[in-house]
Amino acid sequence: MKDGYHIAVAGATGAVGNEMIKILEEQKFPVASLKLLASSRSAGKTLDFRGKSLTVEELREDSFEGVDIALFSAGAAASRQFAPAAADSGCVVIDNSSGWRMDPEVPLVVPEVNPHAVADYRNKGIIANPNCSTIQMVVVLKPIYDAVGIERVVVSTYQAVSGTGKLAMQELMDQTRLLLNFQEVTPEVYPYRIAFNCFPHIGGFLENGYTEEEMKMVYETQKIMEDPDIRVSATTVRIPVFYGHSEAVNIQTSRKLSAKDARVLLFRAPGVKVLDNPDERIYPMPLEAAGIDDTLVGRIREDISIENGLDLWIVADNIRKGAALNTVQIAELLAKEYL
Ligand code: 25A
Ligand code: L14
Repeated sequence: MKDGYHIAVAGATGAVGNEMIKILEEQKFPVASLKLLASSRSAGKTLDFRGKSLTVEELREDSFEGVDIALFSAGAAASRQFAPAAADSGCVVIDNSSGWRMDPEVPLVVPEVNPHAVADYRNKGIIANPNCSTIQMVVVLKPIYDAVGIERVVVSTYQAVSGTGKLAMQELMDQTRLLLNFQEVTPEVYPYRIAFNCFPHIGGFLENGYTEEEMKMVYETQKIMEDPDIRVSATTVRIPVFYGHSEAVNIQTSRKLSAKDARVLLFRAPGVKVLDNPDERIYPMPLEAAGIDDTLVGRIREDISIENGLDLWIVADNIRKGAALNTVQIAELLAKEYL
């Protein structure tokens, strides 16, 4: 680990980019310099970092001279376009978009689950950060998988609007205010009204009837767990919550695991906090998960309908562990072990 790294954030003005800057500020990560990049729309804006005001520059292929690590969260199109040039300039890209996740040469990393995969940054100079819904699920599944094996996962998500970005958060706020004042609303970011509603539609619909978000959970889980045989079926749902995705997860394990033993395993799991005491009405909720680093799990119980089944309720801050925090944790691992 060096004393300081030259860092760039591409997509600095977005919901995730903002959080990356905040986390770099909070953590002890040694930042020698910080460069903020976004589209031409935001060039010239200023953002604060450690008491200094930094000017946002337009993201270009030649933006990365002298940069050691580039954190990207500018969407898949921008990542596909600019990450290779950034890597060619000699920096390592850690990309939060879906642009590179399924490239077999690009490692897809959750530090608590497959830290060793970081070494494959050497292939293309790019490391991918998984989808938010996948990250919080695999952090909890991993210790169970290692103990008793997992055959199949059935998951339903309840996803916050912050995942879509700042415009979606504004839309939920505006619609709520208008509706409470008996005024009409016109959906813009989402296909339907999101205030006081929910819809089972995140990402586009695919041939097989699933959505893109649902299939990301399938393919990314298999890649991160390094097990193409885990069967996963997902239903992803948008709900009118600002921060924090929730997931009802049903798993079928290879060998029997009691709820009590699962709780013990999860108590010891890195990055996981067990909140599971129904008698005291203790279970995870997005309100508690927002702004914290741990993935919360509760409602841990044995499935009464199958032999080796467990039900879990998993909640995490989608912008932190689901995106910005996981990206910075990958950067820390990379710096510590490889740069
Ligand atoms: O991988 P995918 O599926 O393509 O999608 C990934 C995107 O999903 C968001 C995140 O968007 C990411 O870009 N996301 C949320 N949670 C995520 C998660 N867990 C997640 N992605 C992965 N995992 P975001 O809103 O956080 O950030 C977008 C940033 O990218 C910048 N950007 C976009 N295109 C760019 C680009 N930068 C460089 N080159 C490009 N071609 C974008 O900057 C933002 O920083 P910006 O300058 O374009 O926008 C700044 C502000 O402008 C407003 N705005 C956005 N779109 C429009 C707009 N205003 C007018 N018209 C528009 N069309 C917004 O308020 C924005 O904040
Ligand atoms: O693939 O709209 O990382 O909540 C994460 C946020 C996809 C969209 C990804 C959302 C994106 C998702």
